[in-house]
Amino acid sequence: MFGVVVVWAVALNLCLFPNEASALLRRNYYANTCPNVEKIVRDAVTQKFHQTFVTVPGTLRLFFHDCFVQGCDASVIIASTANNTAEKDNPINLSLAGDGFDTVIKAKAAVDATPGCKNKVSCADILAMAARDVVALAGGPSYAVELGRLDGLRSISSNVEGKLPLPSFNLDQLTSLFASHHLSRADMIALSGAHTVGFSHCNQIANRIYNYSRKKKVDPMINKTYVGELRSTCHKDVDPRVAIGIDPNTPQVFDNMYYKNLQQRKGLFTSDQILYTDGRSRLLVNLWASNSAAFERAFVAAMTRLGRVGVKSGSQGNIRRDCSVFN
Ligand code: HEM
Ligand SMILES: *[C@@H]1O[C@H](CO)[C@@H](O)[C@H](O)[C@H]1NC(C)=O
Ligand SMILES: *[C@@H]1O[C@H](CO)[C@@H](O)[C@H](O)[C@H]1NC(C)=O
Ligand SMILES: *[C@@H]1O[C@H](CO)[C@@H](O)[C@H](O)[C@H]1NC(C)=O
Ligand SMILES: CC(=O)N[C@H]1CO[C@H](CO)[C@@H](O)[C@@H]1O
Repeated sequence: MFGVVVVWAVALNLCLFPNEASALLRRNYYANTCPNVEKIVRDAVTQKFHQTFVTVPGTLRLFFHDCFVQGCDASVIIASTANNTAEKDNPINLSLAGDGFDTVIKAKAAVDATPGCKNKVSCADILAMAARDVVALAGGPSYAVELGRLDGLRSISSNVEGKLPLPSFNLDQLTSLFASHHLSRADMIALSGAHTVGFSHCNQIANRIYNYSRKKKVDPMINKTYVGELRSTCHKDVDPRVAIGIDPNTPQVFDNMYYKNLQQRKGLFTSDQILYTDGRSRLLVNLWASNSAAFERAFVAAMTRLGRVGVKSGSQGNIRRDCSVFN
């Protein structure tokens, strides 16, 4: 009988926590070592937010890229050195906004300036808290963040290959990439809602509006009016430095407008619009377009699961003194 219970408990544990280290995460991880850490980080992020809105999309996307490449371990923040090209300098990542990195560096400085907290809080946890805080600052939901991640010991540019979704992905490609991190299709659709804020460079979408295929210049999934708006910012001989807001309606609010845009065929990337075009994901798009509370609940749950991906513990990591340099 006891054996059965143990087996059942282990099986349940494996299924709730497919990644073992993520089972170690908990809400009040720093209660004894740095009890005010959440307020310290929030204040630093708020200060940065008042300087520039780019803090919001920059930090949110940084968290996503960190978690998908080698787990949520702040490896994305490591700077390249003479001997090592780090994750952040992989071409797919070059477009990460500097303000996201700066947010974490500033929050880390604020934590370390607090008596008792110096070198007690990981950069990975600071990034997880900051990602939560920017969503709330932009009008989105707030939530309790699980903490206890260690900072990773490696950051290698070539590790990025194949780990991040491309804007050209279809539903099956998106679903299987997220599934490889124990995230469901619903999680993927909810997390894509992060594209309610931020910018994209024109080169990411130029083919959709100028050179879609041999037969068609324009992607038939795009709203005709929207094509005109996109072309007025993203000219044909596209300057890769020019950027365009991903949500054309409320670019500075974390809301459910993303899903309403998809209903109007105003998703910027193929990977956005496909969520409405493909019947297997359209029901959730329609639900979250009409029910922002339901979207917020799904987003919070999905961010929490994203934050458990590839968490490091024990000898797999440490607490970095400087988030951009290994100890
Ligand atoms: C589902 C697959 C996804 C794809 C294919 C994708 C792709 C992209 C691309 C191509 C850009 C524009 C980059 C540029 O040119 O500057 C972008 C921006 C962005 N992405 Fe995603 N993304 C995905 C999911 C996510 C997720 C899960 C999050 C966060 C939870 C996220 C957050 C952001 C944010 C906030 C921006 C704006 C960045 C800025 O303004 O600096 N994305 N994404
Ligand atoms: C990088 O190279 C320098 C000089 O060649 C060397 O001193 C240093 O230990 C190397 N660092 C790593 C992490 O390999
Ligand atoms: C347009 O797309 C075709 C493939 O559909 C490609 O062969 C061609 O090089 C592209 N032209 C430009 C200017 O990007
Ligand atoms: C395209 O956008 C316009 C508003 O800009 C909207 O009225 C129209 O319904 C949209 N078309 C489609 C097919 O969704
Ligand atoms: C997804 C993404 O950002 N891809 C870009 C990576 O960088 C190269 C050029 O450096 C672009 O061609 C890709 O579109």
